[in-house]
Amino acid sequence: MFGSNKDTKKGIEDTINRLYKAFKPSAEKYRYTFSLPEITVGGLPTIVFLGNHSSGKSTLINYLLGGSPIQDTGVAPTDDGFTIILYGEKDEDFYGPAALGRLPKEFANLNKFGPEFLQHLKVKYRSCELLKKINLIDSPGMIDTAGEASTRNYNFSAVVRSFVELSNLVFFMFDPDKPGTTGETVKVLSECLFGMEFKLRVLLNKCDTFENMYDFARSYGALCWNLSRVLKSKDLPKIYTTFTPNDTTRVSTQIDLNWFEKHRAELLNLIHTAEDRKIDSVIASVAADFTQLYVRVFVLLAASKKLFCGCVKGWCTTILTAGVFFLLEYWGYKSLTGLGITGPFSYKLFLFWLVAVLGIGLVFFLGALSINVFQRKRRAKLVVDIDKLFEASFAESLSYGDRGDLRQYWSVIKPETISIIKNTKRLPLFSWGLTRKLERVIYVQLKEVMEKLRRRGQK
Ligand SMILES: Nc1nc2c(ncn2[C@@H]2O[C@H](COP(=O)(O)OP(=O)(O)OP(=O)(O)O)[C@@H](O)[C@H]2O)c(=O)[nH]1
Ligand SMILES: [Mg+2]
Repeated sequence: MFGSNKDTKKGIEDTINRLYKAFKPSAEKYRYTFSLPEITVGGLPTIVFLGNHSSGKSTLINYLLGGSPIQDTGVAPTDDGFTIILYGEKDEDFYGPAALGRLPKEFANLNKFGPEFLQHLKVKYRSCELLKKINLIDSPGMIDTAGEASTRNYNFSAVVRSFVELSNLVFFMFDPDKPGTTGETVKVLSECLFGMEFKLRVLLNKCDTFENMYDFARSYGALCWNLSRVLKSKDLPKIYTTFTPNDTTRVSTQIDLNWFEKHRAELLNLIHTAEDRKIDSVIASVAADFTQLYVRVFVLLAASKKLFCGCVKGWCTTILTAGVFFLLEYWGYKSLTGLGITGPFSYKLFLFWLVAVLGIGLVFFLGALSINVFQRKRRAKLVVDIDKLFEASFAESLSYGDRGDLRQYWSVIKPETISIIKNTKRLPLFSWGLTRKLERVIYVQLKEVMEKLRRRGQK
């Protein structure tokens, strides 16, 4: 199917874009918006820098880009938004909605985070050599208390998740002062990286500030301890202990820096070879996208079945009541008049039919009214018990314990799913084989693509 390396990429791009196109109508039916409606495997790889405030993200980016002060740095929280740094012959900066218009098409979905987020988005074009090979994303420093974290006026976790999906490498930076992973950092580590852990590289930065080895060991230990509490993976990710050198680093340091420099060299190598990981990360993002649609379909089908059963029960009761009413009326009419309803026309027969039609009409009217009220109550209850519905829909997969990630995918799509259940009058009732087709994409087709790449050693 694939020839050269370039053909491989093109082949994968075409295959995946075809899948997106094929599933678009189904996604629309379930009101799901694909995060990557179109992939460009051939585009530049992207690296996102996340971490506590003042952990040295912007300083490292400036260093990578040749030392020019592209990003502001400082001890207090400096960046309050995301900056996407791309290659451009001319140095140019764009802010807000204008910035979005200047981005490659794979970033188009950032639009969905609303105007509040766009106020915190910058795009910078710079003519640095490295940017010809990769795009860099600087992020606002995470604040270590949940209280302050909540002051952001856009959905920070969702935005971070989106950048993680868009990126090929995620550098999560800590500094010796704050190796603790609390507040916003915990939230991001535990909520935004699921399924993408393989992109994560943890950096314990500013290692030049340690006074001695004991100091270093304490910070390193604290970081490992905190990471182990929040990361879902069984193994601890590799921690790069590094620092960004400046003119005075060697003069003021009190600890041997050689090992840290070795780690920095490894990091640089990782950055320069980010291109090789692009396909991996694109496929992981595509799998995440399809899994979210899969979960959405399952939960909405379960919800619509419950609503449908409620509706059927309501109408059965109404029809039964109307039948009983008719029989009772007929029994009364017959015992009073001794006449049958098929006899010659009489005013008694006319009265009988008039009462029957009015009575049955009233029963249906009251039935429809109460069905409406009960359905509304049922919808409200579904929303309250939505997690139970999800757990019941995936009981088998979750009980094996190997699909814990489904819960995290669910947490991403839950708010939108709730609003769909609340506001959509008619939810789709039958999947018409959609769940099976999605399973095939997630568990067979995407795995086959990965397997092919692995065999060819072209990842
Ligand atoms: N000693 C030392 N200082 C560093 C290092 N990296 C950054 N700094 C300093 O740490 C401070 C914070 O650096 P920034 O690059 O602004 O940190 P940031 O993570 O971008 O911070 P926010 O934008 O607030 O999230 C600055 O004063 C830098 O000079 C390092 O490796 N060693
Ligand atoms: Mg910064």
